[in-house]
Amino acid sequence: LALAPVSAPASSVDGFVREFLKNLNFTQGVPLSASSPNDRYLALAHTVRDYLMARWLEDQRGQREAQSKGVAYLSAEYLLGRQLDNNLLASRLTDVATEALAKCGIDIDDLRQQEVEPGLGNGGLGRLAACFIDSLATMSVPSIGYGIRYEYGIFRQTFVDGQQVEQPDAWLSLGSPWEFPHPEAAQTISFAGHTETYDDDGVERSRWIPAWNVQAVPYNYMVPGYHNGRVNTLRLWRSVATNAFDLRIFNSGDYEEAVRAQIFAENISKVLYPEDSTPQGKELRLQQQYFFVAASIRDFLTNVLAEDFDLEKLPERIIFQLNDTHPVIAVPEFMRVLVDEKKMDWDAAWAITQQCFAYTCHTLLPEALEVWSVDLLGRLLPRHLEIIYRINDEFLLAVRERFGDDEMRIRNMSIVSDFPERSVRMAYLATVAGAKVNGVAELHSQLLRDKVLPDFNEFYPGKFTNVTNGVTPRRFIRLANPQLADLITEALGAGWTVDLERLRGLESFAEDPEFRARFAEVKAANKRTLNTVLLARDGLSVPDGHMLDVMVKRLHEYKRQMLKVLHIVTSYEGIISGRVDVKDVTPRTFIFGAKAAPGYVMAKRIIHLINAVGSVVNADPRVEGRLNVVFPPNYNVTLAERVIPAADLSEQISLAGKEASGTGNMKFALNGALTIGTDDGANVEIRELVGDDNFFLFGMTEPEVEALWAEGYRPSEFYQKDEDLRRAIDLIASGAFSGGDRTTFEPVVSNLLYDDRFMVLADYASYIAEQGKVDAAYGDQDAWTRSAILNVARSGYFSSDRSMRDYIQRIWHTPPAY
Ligand code: 26W
Repeated sequence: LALAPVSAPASSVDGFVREFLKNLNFTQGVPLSASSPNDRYLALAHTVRDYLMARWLEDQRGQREAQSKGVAYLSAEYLLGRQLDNNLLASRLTDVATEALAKCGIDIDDLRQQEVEPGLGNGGLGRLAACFIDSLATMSVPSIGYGIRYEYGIFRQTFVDGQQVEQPDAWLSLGSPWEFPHPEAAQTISFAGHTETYDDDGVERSRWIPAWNVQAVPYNYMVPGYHNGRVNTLRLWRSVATNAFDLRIFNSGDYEEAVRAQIFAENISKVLYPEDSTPQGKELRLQQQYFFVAASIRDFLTNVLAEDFDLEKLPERIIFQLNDTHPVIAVPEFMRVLVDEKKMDWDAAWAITQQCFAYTCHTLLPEALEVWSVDLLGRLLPRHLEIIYRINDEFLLAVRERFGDDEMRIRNMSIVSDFPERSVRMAYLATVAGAKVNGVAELHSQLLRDKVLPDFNEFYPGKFTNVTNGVTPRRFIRLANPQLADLITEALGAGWTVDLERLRGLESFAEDPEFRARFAEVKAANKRTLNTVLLARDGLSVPDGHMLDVMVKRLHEYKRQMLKVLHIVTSYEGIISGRVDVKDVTPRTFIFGAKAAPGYVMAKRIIHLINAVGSVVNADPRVEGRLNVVFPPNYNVTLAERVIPAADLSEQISLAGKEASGTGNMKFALNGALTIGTDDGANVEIRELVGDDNFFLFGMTEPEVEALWAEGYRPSEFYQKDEDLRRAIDLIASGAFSGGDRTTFEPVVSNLLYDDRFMVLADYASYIAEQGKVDAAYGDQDAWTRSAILNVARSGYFSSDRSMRDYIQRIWHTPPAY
């Protein structure tokens, strides 16, 4: 019996009722009559788990036995969103579960609301990782996701007097039904200490004598494929103390010291760093990074490969995909294991390493490229620093051979930089070690090659490539927009969910008035749903008949929420000055969602300003309710799933050349919002696909941005020249949104006038003019709906399934299915 595979419970309504009640009684330990909503949610989650279990066990065995090449996705972040609905959808259990619970007198929707989403990521990069593992499972690609099980995910945002206040996100506190801890499979991960050389039978070798260690405990999560019976694994590591009660310390009577050691160890996986794009160089962050990649590599070598595996063949079995620079310390760790532990010759180990890693860059901001000081690396990972030095020495030797003693070039390409302090450039290390380096949209990859790493591109022809990001249609259409999904299925049949290019078939429906009417009705229904959700969640409302103009993303100056604010203030100023008749204003609700990094002062000021503008504009009777600013706190995946399907207008207004890709932009287009956007990131590809007529383009292009910088950018000149701009900025400066106080937003204003690194003022006129075209276009609702349908029909390219196919073809070369 122990050897027999488990089998799934019966997929009938009665079968589900039985399993649910069993879990309520035996897992939660309560009868139905005395159960709390949380008990019921947990019992439901356990029931869904039980249905997936047989497949999961089978797939783990299958992947191990197939011995085919697989992908290990290494990511410090996974922004998963709620699991219940996704897992019901994947396993075709939604209807059965709904009926079964109804039989027990329970509305399944009430239980959905119980789930606290695991917010183990900051923004785009973390959500992308979650979309990718969904697609890998759906496409049966042999793969595993590795990351960190943070006890506290991204902070919960609240507003106090319009200002952001951060609260800890205790997402585990009510239970965590989706995870499977395996303390017995813990690994020891070491830190600090020193290195030494020793004589190993006539061969001089190095070894690392660490000073302290922690245990890495794996927590496994199911990643079910959509309707294909596959269940992949996401393995997140938690740190715990090696010996909760170190006997030596205990015997010496220092109980407190023993407890302190435990707390110290548990710190490593305690909290997600909420910085998005500005690395702080904190020691704990480097500990986190090393902790999870060292555990993951060891896990792969010991638990996936056979004991007698010939390590020379590693490139035939594994590719580690590095999600940005956060996991790049895996490279010297892999070398250390091969050379020091497996006693492989350096050159052979390096040749293998260069085939087993690939690197994805997610940024263009120079300040976002991670750099670790040599001082810190030497203290925390002394052997790894030695290995990095040797990699760099040999790399620079090869550069000299190729380009001669061009010292300037050598200094520019060195992995170890000397300025402003001696430090290791992780992006360079990843580029040297990686078989491939990719950007995340066409424009981004091109700028990466030509502007950020041009010397490397010259040195390694063919190493640089592009894979344009994508999003999963399961979560972002099927779950988020069920009515649209049904309408599409009615028109095209069911296959589109796993073959998103089929959405093309909707093009002809865009010409059908009846289809347009039904599409418009879905949008209207989604707006009503959003209104209900926001009312219950935050007491906010979205008036009927308004255009929904949405900007949701991390708060960052380069994304230019300020440009949006200036647009709102301009519209408002026009009304209150009497220059614009309020009756001529298109009713619009502006929805914002944005968290600022807790230490990012300017970003927090902008949040404050948005809330301040909202309070004044929303309350001013002269506006007659035609402008409405709504800023629900704590934007997260769960809220995104409500906001995006209701949106009419998607704001993608970063300064050209700054947004690597964007993925929200894709979700909006797929849900029938029209984009107003710059020529940046994946906007470029969206516009190419949906067509100029169905996209509102404005602003400078990247070369124009470069040219303006070169000639000398003086934002105050734009302020002087443009009357509307001057009025808007003056209104903010006058204290109109701060109870007459001119100091509150003075730093925001002077930043715009005298610095404006992201050229908000330079793009203002073009943005306002394009918003005028938006208003005009919205006036013809039927034409707008036609454009919206064409956006959906032509955005199938942005499925993360397509991204996975591109990774497989251009980078991984893994078999398409197992
Ligand atoms: C603290 C260091 C740090 C540095 C960079 C933390 C996080 C980052 C990320 C690279 C920020 C990020 O999420 N980048 C976004 O990645 C998305 C997925 O590729 C892109 O769509 C976004 O354009 C990019 O900003």
